[in-house]
Amino acid sequence: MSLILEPAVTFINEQLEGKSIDKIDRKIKDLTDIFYDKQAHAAMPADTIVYEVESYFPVKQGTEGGLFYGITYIHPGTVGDEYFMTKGHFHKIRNRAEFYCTLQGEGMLLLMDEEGKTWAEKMYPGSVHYIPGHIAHRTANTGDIILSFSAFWPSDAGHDYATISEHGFSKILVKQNGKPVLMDNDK
Ligand code: PAN
Ligand code: ZN
Repeated sequence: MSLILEPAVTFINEQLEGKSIDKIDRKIKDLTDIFYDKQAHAAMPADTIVYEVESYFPVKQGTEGGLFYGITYIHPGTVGDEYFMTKGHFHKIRNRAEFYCTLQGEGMLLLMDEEGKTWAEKMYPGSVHYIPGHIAHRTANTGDIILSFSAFWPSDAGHDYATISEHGFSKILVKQNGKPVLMDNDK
């Protein structure tokens, strides 16, 4: 066996580097469906970055039996009184699960089952979250610095964004008196 001294991918200075790393960002203009306050959304600079994702895809998307690794960085901020958050999704293959591990900052992991019941788990450095299959997931930054977390999911899971962009989660996370509160989504 040869001795491998350089890993294919490193995570140094809060950055994933190496082969097969994919980097994306989601700006205000890419997130037209998710925030409830459409007026506040329209008034914000379109190029404001809400979150970034760096992912390591060691195998092809859709490969059964493989794993993907990604780090999400959600910037601090709100649209109206709703915290900056990810689009959120079910996995396309519904029974595929996922782990999230918080690296820095504070936030909430919103979870929703297929009957539309929503709940949330607090995220803080060191918190580990198991997201079972059949559960939609979205993260929101409730702090003043970047919220970052690593994620591990099956390479055939896929992402179903359409269901969430059409119906949303049944609850929204808003800032009230400086604190996160989960409220019913009137839509
Ligand atoms: C994560 C998410 C990431 C961004 O890696 O993809 O946090 O959120 P959206 O995909 O909802 O925009 C994950 O859950 N992968 O399956
Ligand atoms: Zn996922």
